[in-house]
Amino acid sequence: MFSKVLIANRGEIALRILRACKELGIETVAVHSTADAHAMHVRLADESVCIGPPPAGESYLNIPQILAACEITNADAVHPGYGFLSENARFAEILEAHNIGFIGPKSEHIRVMGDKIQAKQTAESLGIPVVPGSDGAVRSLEEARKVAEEIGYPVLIKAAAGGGGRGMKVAENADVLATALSTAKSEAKAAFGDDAMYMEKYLGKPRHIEVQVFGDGKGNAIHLGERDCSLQRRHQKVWEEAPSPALNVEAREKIGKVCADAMAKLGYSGAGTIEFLYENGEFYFIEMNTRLQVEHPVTEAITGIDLVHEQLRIAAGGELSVKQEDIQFEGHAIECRINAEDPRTFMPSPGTITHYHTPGGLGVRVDSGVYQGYKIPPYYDSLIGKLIVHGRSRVDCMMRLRRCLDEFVVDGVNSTLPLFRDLIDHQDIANGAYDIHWLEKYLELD
Ligand code: MV4
Repeated sequence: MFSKVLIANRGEIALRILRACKELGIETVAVHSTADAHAMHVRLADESVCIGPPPAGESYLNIPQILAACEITNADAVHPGYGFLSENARFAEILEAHNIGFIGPKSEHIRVMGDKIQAKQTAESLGIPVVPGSDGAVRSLEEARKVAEEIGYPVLIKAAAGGGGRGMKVAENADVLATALSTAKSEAKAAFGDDAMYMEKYLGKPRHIEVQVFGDGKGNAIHLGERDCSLQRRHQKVWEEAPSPALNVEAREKIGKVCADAMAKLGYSGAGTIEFLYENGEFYFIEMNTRLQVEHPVTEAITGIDLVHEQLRIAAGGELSVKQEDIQFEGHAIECRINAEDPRTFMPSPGTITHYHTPGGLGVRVDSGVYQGYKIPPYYDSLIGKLIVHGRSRVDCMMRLRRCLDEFVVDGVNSTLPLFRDLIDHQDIANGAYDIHWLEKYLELD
């Protein structure tokens, strides 16, 4: 096992990783920007290193500074968390070249999944179902027309370098295809410096369901079930739950096995998430994330498996601690992302938290990096914390969540808590009857 891990992140995820390291007897190094000198991850780590000024580009994304911090603290591995350098293949390679462990997948797999065309081709070759569409890139309008005629309108034009919703354009019919393609191309060129595009059948009312996988890098892999992340606004997830209200045991086992077998074949190492659109009982691969995700705690709640422990074991050359047949899914878990934002407009609301009280009790977890008196800086994402509630059934989970939302106090800044207090009483939410557009439609209604 590693003896000292540097955590190249901040906020709640830095604390989450720190806790796992402490439990495994691993020493921890926090890095921070000057804006985060008073952050909780700095206080709780064994050592800390200031790596630069507030802008992430000069601190949390600053590879030379992070390498220097590894060197002066003698850290033998880096955990990147999510965001920042977590899906930067070059960073993983640089660490390897310096004989420092990267707590994540092989750099080749990060790179392949970062290119959405290659990711889709790889997924398809591994037996994962994909959305009907172009075979690789579309190189001309003529080619785009041919593909669209084959798969039928509406079609969606996507950027190879995109992901997370950026660089996409819907074409409802043949008349608007040329405009959609050229707009999408120039937006992609401006945003990513890469205008390679591909095309898919546009799915109108899908759910967003993702499968958690783990590989040991030696040809063994497992799945830990799915999460339903359909409740989102502008590609920011708001509420995630496991299991998905839309799946039964057979559907879960079937897609889970497809994903685990694919990862075994690939020789994938560490944690991964395979994202699908789910419509009319069918799964369609869209992307794969090669990192630990924000919403991983709902999977931990229903499986009892600590995903960061697993990541650390595997990155250190160990084996998965569980076999597929030993994994059982128990009850239901929901995560609410409590952001420092207006609960209707989602305008960021940085500032000082004057009062802070978190709920507790059986089946309740709050992952947060803040405390009463903490000043949320304006430079980073606006996540205050995540409320994760577990119950024996979805109904029990919802009742417990309602109670927790009543207990939770965040004063001094706007928070999204009032949104969740509204959502929990909505009939569609109670029924699990929502798709990826539900929340945006709901928010438009007033
Ligand atoms: C789609 C789609 C409909 N049809 N692909 C958006 C982000 C990127 N990960 C893929 N996305 C979508 N791809 C086809 N063929 C609709 C979306 C989409 C979406 C997907 C997941 C979660 C939220 C979303 C919100 C809008 C659009």
